[in-house]
Amino acid sequence: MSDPVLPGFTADPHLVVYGDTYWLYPTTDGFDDWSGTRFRAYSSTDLTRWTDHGVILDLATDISWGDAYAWAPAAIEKNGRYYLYFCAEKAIGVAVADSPAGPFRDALGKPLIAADAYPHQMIDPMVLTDGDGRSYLYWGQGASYQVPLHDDMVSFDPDQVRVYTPEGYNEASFVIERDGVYYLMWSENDTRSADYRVAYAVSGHPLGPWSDRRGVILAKDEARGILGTGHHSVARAPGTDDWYIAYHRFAIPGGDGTHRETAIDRLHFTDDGAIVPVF
Ligand code: FUB
Repeated sequence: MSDPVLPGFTADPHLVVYGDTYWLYPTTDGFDDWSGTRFRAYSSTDLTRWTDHGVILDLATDISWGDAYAWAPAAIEKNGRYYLYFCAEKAIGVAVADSPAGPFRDALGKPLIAADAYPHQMIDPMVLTDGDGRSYLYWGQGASYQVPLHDDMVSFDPDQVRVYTPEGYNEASFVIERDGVYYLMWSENDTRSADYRVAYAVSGHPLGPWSDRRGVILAKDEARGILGTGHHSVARAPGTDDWYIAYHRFAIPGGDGTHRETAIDRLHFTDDGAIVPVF
């Protein structure tokens, strides 16, 4: 699992399981200022051999309100439809398809969250569907915004938006539930820094209140040339308590904050439910 799992430069990988198949939705990387326009999707049944399903959404041709800065997609299925939350021009949109491989089409024709909707940057969406079927949207650079989504998956009540800014928070909120504990994880430092890393807090509810920061779970390993590890996602293997973390790092060799690659590792928990650091 130490090699990059996808070809070329990719970042912000969102790992999700549909049935017995894993899907990865990354940012297409390798552009100055992260100015790419296209999202691709990849699928696998073993987390090592990935099938490239091609471009599933291209801001330049498919989105009327944002042409570039295609960042940080997040995928989820609900009621047989597949939703892709994505960044464009530092706003957040949502697209929908009948298949995980798309083609995705803009669900709203406008941003779900406009660039100036709240303080800080409106980027890095993530959606959790809880055991009771309710879905929650998380996003934000500079602060972690959190809100229940309406059942249509493309709207929410602005009065319900909560803001959480733990010590060290920069971006890329990601939430999982295990044994009744909700784990909110986020990335710290700048994605151009070798010290980009992931930390976490816990709660008994998907919207908190959250604990204090519990510590770092993913960080650089300079001795092995692994730098800039962050903007991760976590998925559980179907029918097991085996968990996997997908994340990006500076490409090896010679990468940097705009030339990143996707890796996957096992994620382990201690008997008392703490996350064991991946280094
Ligand atoms: O890939 C573009 C941006 O870099 C993402 O939105 C951030 O989370 C950082 O990884």
